[in-house]
Amino acid sequence: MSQRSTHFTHAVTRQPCNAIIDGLRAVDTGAPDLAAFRHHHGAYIEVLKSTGAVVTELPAMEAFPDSVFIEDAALCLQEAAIIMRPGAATRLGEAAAVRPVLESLYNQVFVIDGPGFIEGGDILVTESEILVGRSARTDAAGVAELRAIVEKLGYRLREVETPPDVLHFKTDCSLLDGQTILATDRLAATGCFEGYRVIPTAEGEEASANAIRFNDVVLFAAGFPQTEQRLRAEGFDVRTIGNSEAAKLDGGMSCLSLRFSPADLPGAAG
Ligand code: CIR
Repeated sequence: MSQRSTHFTHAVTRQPCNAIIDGLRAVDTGAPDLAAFRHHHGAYIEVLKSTGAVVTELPAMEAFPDSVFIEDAALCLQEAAIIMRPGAATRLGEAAAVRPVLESLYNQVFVIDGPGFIEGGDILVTESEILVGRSARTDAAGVAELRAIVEKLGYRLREVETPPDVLHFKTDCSLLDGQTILATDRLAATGCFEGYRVIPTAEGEEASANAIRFNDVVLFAAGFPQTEQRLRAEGFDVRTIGNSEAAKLDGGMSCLSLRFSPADLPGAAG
């Protein structure tokens, strides 16, 4: 059985910048501590590397306070990378910055040109489909432009709704294996995961829903013991990572990397 949605040879991350204190946030709970952020980020990268993946660590970009949340700038599939068009005005330039990096890792790179908007945090790729949640950052035109690209690549795209006041679709869910999703009750209640097995986050631990399955491990935000225990009881190899600083900017595990296994590396024979 394919594991293309959970197993990856590559990841790309971007170092947090000093300007991160100006990062976007729905509610101001104080400035993130850069030293602590760097510490958490380093631990995150170590876990990715421990699975054998090649991790490309990009330098900090001071012009873009939220650029550590690199997932929003691109969608990486096996056959191609697609450069997103972030709906947050201060983040638009992050997409152009990631393009040359992905062009060096993929033979095919597509670009969402607009006028619509779409961010990677609203996209959940499973074994059978690509789920895209419309949100304050991702609109119908952005989804339509992505749909045209991925359908040509042979993927099925299903448009769903992100609950109100939730930043991204994946703020509230993660893929744990080919048929299992960790999700908040408020998102699962929309019915978008019919046909999947859903493990609910524990009450009061909704902020733990944004995890990532990366090869044989699950990277999971520290501080959510009941949900963590649920995952361990299901046999997942859970690695907890400090997320207190990213959380001040509404970030979690998925936002901090692009994860992929390019089918044909540029320059590869054949
Ligand atoms: C933002 O509001 O865009 C950033 N402060 C957080 C982005 C988090 N990204 C994600 O969930 N994929």
